[in-house]
Formats: sequence, structure tokens, C-alpha cells
Amino acid sequence: MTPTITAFAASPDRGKGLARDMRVRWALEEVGQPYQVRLVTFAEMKQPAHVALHPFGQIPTYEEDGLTLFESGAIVLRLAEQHTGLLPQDPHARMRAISWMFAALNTVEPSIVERSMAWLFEREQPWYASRIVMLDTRVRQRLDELSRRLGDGPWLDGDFSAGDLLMASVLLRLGSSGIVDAYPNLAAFLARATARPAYRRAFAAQEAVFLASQPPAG
Ligand SMILES: N[C@@H](CCC(=O)N[C@@H](CS)C(=O)NCC(=O)O)C(=O)O
Repeated sequence: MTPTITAFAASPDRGKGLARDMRVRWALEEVGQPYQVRLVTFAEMKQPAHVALHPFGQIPTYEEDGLTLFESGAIVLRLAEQHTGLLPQDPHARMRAISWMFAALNTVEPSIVERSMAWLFEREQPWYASRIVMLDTRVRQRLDELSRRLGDGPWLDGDFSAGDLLMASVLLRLGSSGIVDAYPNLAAFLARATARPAYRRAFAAQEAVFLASQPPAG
């Protein structure tokens, strides 16, 4: 059965690949699994039909043969377990790659999300200028550590894995802040990740949703 994921009908990032359906689309493309997308509005995400799939009324969700999942990390793990290509076969290497998945979502993403939320909701407030300095420091602390561990390696631990996919997805959320540019090895990691054909296909698919929502030029 072809799995179905949900994504924003109108993504706030205007198709820049930052919404969390992107990482699921990317994983689906990496493993060569065709999929369908159901687009949902913000209002629909909070309705009982969607909340039955996602208790927090968010995207993405994933439905496949009677299995319903939420949380992008769990969905990527499901795909990586089901197919070859995103997790090593060796049991220790596999668990290390899974550790990187958790690290991306649990250790690196929170400070990045906090920074984005402050920009979105607090940037007009009098405290923003001092708060952003503190938030940037916390982001940089994680990037310092990550950069040290990555060193000259192409990926975090051996071959490209779901850990790299999630870490790249998380770092991309720093967007135009320029913070990643101060770390040449992390910038190169992102360049390698986003050059992958699976990433490009996933990006184009989510961007097409935004482009289709725009009035014709002229
Ligand atoms: N931890 C969740 C976060 C999901 C999440 O925050 N989704 C956002 C889109 S990227 C969303 O649906 N936001 C709308 C809302 O929370 O109302 C995951 O990784 O799937």
C-alpha cells in the first residue's frame, strides 16, 4: 500500500523545505518509496479527524496499511527500519546512527527551534535584542560540539544515514541566519546533504505545493 503523509496546504515557509514533512519526504525519496500527500489547512489540523491521527494537531502524519504514526523522527525510523539505505546493517553502527537521530531531534533541534520562535513571536519586544544573543550562544554551543565531532568526515558516523538526514534537516532550519556559515565543515555537510538527488526531489515536491498556490504571473 502506498503510504500517505500530511503536509501544510500553505506552509509558513513558502516552500523553502523547512516544514517537517520535508524530512519525511526526503527519507521516502532516499529509500525509493512512492507516497501520497494529503494537504491540510491549519484549521483542519485542529479538527477531530486530524487529531485522531496526530494528538497535537500537527503535521506530518504517516499512514500505511493500518499503521498511523506521528513525529517526524518516528516516521523516518519506520522507513529506515523497513527499507535498506538509511541505517547500517551492523547492529552497533545501526544503534549509533539511531543515536544521531535522537541527537538531532533532542539535543540540537530544541535550541534552533527556540531561536526561530523568538524571532517569530518576540522580535518586536523590547527584550528581543538581549534574548537573541543568549539564544544564539546556545545554538553555537551545540554547533561547536557537532562541528568538533564531525571533523573532516563526510557524515556523522560512516555512510550517510537517517542520523545525517535528520541532522541536516535540523541545521537547515537556521536558514539565512548565517550561523552555520561560521563552521565550514557543517556548511560542507549541508551542501553534501542537500545535493543528494533524494533531497532535491523531496524539495521540489514540497515547493510545488507552494508554487501551485500562487496566482499565475501577469
Ligand atoms: N516534534 C514534531 C513537531 C511537529 C511540528 O511542530 N509540526 C509543525 C510543522 S513543522 C506544525 O504542525 N505546526 C502547526 C501547529 O503546531 O499548529 C515532529 O518532529 O514531527
